[in-house]
Amino acid sequence: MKIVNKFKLAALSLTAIMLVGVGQSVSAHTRLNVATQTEGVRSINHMVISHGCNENSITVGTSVVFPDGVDSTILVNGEPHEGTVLDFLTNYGNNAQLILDRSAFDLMDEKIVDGNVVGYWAGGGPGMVNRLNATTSFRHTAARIESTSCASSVAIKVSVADICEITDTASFNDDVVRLWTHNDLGTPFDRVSDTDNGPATFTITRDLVNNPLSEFCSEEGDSVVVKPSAAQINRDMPIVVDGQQIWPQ
Ligand SMILES: [Cu+2]
Repeated sequence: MKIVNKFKLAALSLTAIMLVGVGQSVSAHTRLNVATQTEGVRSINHMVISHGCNENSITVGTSVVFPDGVDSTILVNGEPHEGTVLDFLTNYGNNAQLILDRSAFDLMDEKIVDGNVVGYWAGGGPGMVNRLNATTSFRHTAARIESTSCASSVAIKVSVADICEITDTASFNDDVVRLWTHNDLGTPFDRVSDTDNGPATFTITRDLVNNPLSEFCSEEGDSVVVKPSAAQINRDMPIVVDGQQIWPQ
């Protein structure tokens, strides 16, 4: 093969690789690097921001909320559950610690309510250009599934807002903020979407060897989902620094 043809071939395959890359970034949202974890394992996880708001955007901050388990909605096999998250997880409530990391954002802190970390935010500094990825990282405690329950998995719905421009909620659109939130809570932070595909899900699976399902449970066990309340999202999604709300505004 002539050397010039080799170059053409190389250029072609490079184009193909780049097209694949573009396809991936369109479908990838802000998600946890490790989305599923067996109970009893403590680990460091990363929330991966895989794109900004548009081609020219700089993501200047991010706000993350975990369901607090106080007034959260609990679904068991899709049906509302009367009790609390503690019926299924033995130690839920203060399960994450933000890890200091200034690679993308200079400022960051946990959101603490009644002594529990219910979320965190990061912002300021260089931010993230659209073509790159940025992560915020946190350590989570070893979750334990309540042995008397029939839960085989518990999915925690984590809400995220990736901010490209600081605006008030009335000015929210895809060019200023990307909302990885529920679409049906009725808050100003709701994702505009036909399906409830916004939140990043962290699923804790039962250790069936050390914590087997009782004979009274169905063979596959129950799938539990934990969603935040609208009141919690309204309270915990804003970024407040030294008593002053800096986003939205
Ligand atoms: Cu996306």
